[in-house]
Amino acid sequence: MFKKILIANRGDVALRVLRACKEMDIQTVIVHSTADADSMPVRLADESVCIGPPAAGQSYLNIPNLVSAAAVTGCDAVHPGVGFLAENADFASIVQAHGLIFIGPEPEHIRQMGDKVQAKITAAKAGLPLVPGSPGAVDTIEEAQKLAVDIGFPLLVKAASGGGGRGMKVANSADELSEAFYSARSEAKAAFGDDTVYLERYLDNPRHIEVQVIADSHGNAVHLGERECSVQRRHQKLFEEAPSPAITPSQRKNIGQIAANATLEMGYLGVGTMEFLFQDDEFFFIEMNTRLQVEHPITEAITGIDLVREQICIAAGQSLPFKQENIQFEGHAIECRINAEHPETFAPTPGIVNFYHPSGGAGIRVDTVLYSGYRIPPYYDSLIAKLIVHGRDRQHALARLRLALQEFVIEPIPTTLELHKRLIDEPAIVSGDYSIKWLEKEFFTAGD
Ligand code: MV4
Repeated sequence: MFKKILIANRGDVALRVLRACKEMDIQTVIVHSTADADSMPVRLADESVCIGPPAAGQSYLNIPNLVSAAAVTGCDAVHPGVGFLAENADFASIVQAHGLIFIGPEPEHIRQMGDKVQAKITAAKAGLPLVPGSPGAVDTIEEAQKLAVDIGFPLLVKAASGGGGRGMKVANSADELSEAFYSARSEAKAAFGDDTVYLERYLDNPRHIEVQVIADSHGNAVHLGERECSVQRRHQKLFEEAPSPAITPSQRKNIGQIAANATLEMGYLGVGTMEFLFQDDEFFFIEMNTRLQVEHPITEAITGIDLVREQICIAAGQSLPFKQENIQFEGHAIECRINAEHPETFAPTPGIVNFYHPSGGAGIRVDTVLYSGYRIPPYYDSLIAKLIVHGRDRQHALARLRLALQEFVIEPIPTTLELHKRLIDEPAIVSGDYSIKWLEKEFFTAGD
């Protein structure tokens, strides 16, 4: 097992990784920007190294500084956390080139899944069901027009380097195709420096359901069920639940087995998430995330598995301590993302938290670096806490969530807590009958 791990991240995920290390008796080195010098993970880690000024480009994304920090402190492994360099294949490969273990998949898998065209080709070979579309990249409008005849309208032109919906355009008919094609290309070029695009049939009202997979280096791959992530605004998830209220146990078993087999087929290592669109009782693979995800705690709640601990064990060469038949799903879990954002305008609200009081009691987990007096820096993303509740079933989880939201105090900063309090009384949330369009199209436009 590793002696010392460098945690190349900040905020709640840095604390999450730190806790797993402490539990496993592994020494920790936390890196931090000057803006995070007095953060909770810095205080709790065995050692800390300042890696630069507040701007992430000069600190948390500064590969030479991160690798130097690992070298001077004598670390044997690096955990990238969530975000920043977690899905940067060059970082993974540079870490390895310095004789350190990257706690994550192999760089080639990160690179492959970062290219959505390549990801779909790999996924198809591994037996995952795809959205009908072009077999690969589409280079010319003539080629797009030919392919569109078979795909049908409406269709989507998507950027190969895309993510977060950028470089994605709908064409409702043949005469909208050229406009969609060229505008997707130029948006992709501007955003990612890569104008490669591909085509897909447009699913008009899907759910976003993702399957957690985990694989070791000894030929074992297991799925840990799905997470329902349809409640989102501008590609930012706000509320996630496991299991999905939309699928049956046999659909779960089916898509889970397909995902686990694909993981094995790909030779993938570590934790990963296969993202699907789910419409009319059918799953369509769209992308794979090659990292731990923000919403991993809801999977931990229903499976009892510590995903960060397993990541570390896998990277250290150990075999998974469970097989598929040992995985039991217990009850229902929900995560609310608490962001330092205005609950109506979503403008960031950095500043000092004068008073902080988290929810507690049975079935409640709060992952956060907040404390009374903490200053939320303006330089990073606005997630400041994750509230995770677990109950014996969905209704019980919602009941616990309702009281947990009432107990939670973060003053005087406006946060998405207020939004969540309104959300949980919505008929669509209570019934579980919502799609990726619900929050933006129904909730935010209904009267207020
Ligand atoms: C789609 C789609 C409908 N049809 N693909 C958005 C970003 C991304 N990574 C994939 N996305 C979508 N792909 C087809 N063929 C609708 C979306 C989409 C979406 C997907 C997941 C979660 C939220 C979303 C919000 C808007 C659009």
